[in-house]
Amino acid sequence: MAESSMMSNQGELFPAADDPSAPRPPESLWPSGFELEHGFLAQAEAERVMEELAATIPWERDEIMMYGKRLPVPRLTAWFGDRGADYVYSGVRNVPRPWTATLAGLRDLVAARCGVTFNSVLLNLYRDGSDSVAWHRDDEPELGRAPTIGSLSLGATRRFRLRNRESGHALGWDLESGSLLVMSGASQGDWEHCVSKTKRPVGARINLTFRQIAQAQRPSAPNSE
Ligand SMILES: O=C(O)CCC(=O)C(=O)O
Repeated sequence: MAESSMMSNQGELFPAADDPSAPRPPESLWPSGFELEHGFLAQAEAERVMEELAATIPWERDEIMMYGKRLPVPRLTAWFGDRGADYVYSGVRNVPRPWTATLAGLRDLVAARCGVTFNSVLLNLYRDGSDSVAWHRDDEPELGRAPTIGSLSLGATRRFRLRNRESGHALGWDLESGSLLVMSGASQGDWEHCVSKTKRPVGARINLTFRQIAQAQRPSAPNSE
């Protein structure tokens, strides 16, 4: 996610609790560039993968620069991918860990559904309602113009909010375990997205965003365990 976008929304680095009365339009009204597939993974499979990832991923607490200080982000993350698919975020170079068999399998499933290839995946773990991600766009130069991003949801249902950059029009959808949200086309150009904190009791939620990172210097090389 873009540091500039994070910095331009400093007041919302840790967004306010979500508003249950915010509009939840039917899926037929999702804006162009957003597509949701319920039950992309069967429930039993989604539960199994959630348990495995929660227990085995080496989760880290990233930091970003704000007001001249390094502050921890309010969630845990992990980055996996091909060798060389480095991701520079807030001045920090994230070097991907090698694909695990489970993540590589999910990558191939999601890539086949999206009709593109992915060389990396960012995992977010929202431990409870006090974890969140601020308003931002996934618009880093290394993602290219109009990237396709496959976002797989596991665990408790997560409120995913969108805000139009021009009109400020805001929308929200509940992403349940096993669903796949595909963001493409104008999704990152026209819209910002976030997951707010919530005071409602919620369990752990994991989100995997599969991405294709352009590698300036060296071609992608398989990076497997
Ligand atoms: O949990 C989500 O759906 C949001 C994740 C996200 O925005 C990101 O990883 O860039």
